[in-house]
Amino acid sequence: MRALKGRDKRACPPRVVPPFQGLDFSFRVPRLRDFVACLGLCCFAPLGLFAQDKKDEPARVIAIAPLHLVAGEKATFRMRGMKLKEATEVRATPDAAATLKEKKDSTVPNGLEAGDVGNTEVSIELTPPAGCAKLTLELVTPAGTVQREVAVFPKDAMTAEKEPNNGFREAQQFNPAKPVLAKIDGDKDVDVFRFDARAAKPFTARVIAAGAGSLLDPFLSLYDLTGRLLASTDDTDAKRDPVLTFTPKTDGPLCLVITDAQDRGGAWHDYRLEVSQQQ
Ligand SMILES: [Ca+2]
Ligand SMILES: [Ca+2]
Repeated sequence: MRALKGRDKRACPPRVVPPFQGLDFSFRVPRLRDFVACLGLCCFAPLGLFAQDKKDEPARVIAIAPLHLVAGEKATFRMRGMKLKEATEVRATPDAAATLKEKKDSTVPNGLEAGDVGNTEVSIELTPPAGCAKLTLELVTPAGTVQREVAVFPKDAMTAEKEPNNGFREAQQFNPAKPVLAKIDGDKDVDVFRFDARAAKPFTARVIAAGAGSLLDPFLSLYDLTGRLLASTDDTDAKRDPVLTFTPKTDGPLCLVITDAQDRGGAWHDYRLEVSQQQ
């Protein structure tokens, strides 16, 4: 700051100007007009720009359902987002005979923003070919082409969720070798899964949801059969999908409980539960 003052003083020596001398009054009107124009520009231009931004906003996929497909099985796959209702074509790689079946507005749940959960959706009928582990879907719309990947599993490699599974008495038994495909299918839904843990053998449980295109914000808890909480986690590595590692002291069944961190649920709240155990 000091150096700048010194430089200013050297470059611009002070001038003494008598009152009103050299003041050009004809210049005052244009300046006032400029001021009004500038004020108008500041007030209204942003609105125009905002409208332009909205109009030019590209199509966007925010959520998909289901999160997983089964190889060789015909399925209805849905995408939810912004400006999807005008879609004209869908392509799948590898080829899965994908066809657009429905395009419509989608209800935005109370308290949520369309920009966060989407307000349009499409339904696509397809059959992932045998042997493929991942399908890439491209949706062509007037507002751009959007792309989404979805995991594909071999038949019988996964455990399908069975409701009711809302408490320890109704816990669904599963084999960690077959990850669970499930859904928090309504507000305040709770899913409880039970598996056999082994003493001194650490295991890692993870929920794959938001990172794969679900609207679920999963919360994962671990309990013993007496209902004692052993561990819980909401987000991991600044991401919504939780990962939990635990080393049991004794052999025996444990329960993994999945809920939504905001107690929300619905048709766009799929997840996959995976448990890897040390051998
Ligand atoms: Ca449930
Ligand atoms: Ca979470």
